[in-house]
Amino acid sequence: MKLYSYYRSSAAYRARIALNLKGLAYETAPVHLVKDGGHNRRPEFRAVNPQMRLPALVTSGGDVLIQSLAIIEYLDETQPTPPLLPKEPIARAHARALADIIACDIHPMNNIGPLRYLKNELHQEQSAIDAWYHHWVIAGFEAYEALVRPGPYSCGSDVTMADICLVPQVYNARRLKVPLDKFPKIVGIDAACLKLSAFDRARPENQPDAE
Ligand SMILES: N[C@@H](CCC(=O)N[C@@H](CS)C(=O)NCC(=O)O)C(=O)O
Repeated sequence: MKLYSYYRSSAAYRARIALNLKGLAYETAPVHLVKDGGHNRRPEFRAVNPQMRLPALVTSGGDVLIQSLAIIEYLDETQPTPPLLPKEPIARAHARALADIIACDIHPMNNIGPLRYLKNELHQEQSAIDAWYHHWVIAGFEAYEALVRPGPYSCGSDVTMADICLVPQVYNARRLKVPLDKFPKIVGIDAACLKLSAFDRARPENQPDAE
């Protein structure tokens, strides 16, 4: 399989964790999201993913999958062990809800494309953009912190899709200097996850395109 990725992309980071948890080998195809206004906007990547976003996964059968949650669910369906969602329906819905807080409610507000739009098209000051970023991470993390179950992971004793979404968001929050002292459960879950090799190998600094 081939994963179009950028070391700092949190959505690609999710896909990397899921591939590692499933024990699936893949080749990394780096796409620089910053240089020259973003290599993701080049025609050759647009031909892979018309949405021009990362990640994109080329399966062993040659299909191109996009959207990290769809990729993670595909991996879970085709390679059921270890499961990335609990079996019991209420617990499954809870894990998906936590993942959605990150992937649907926090991440879209602070993704590189929308932040660039605030700066370049709406001419916002960097300080206003930083305040926007911090606001949405903190609002989402407050909800997440209140909803997690006793650990070590977000939904208890097993890693789920929620953790796969949380760890990259915490990396991003730290990089953008969001204070995390109000979120001891989140910080603890992040530390527990990063002790696992699948998470550690997926870290931005461990990627072939890391700078
Ligand atoms: N909902 C998508 C988000 C994908 C996404 O926005 N990825 C970012 C990197 S984390 C990206 O490629 N951004 C490029 C841009 O916004 O132009 C997913 O979960 O895969």
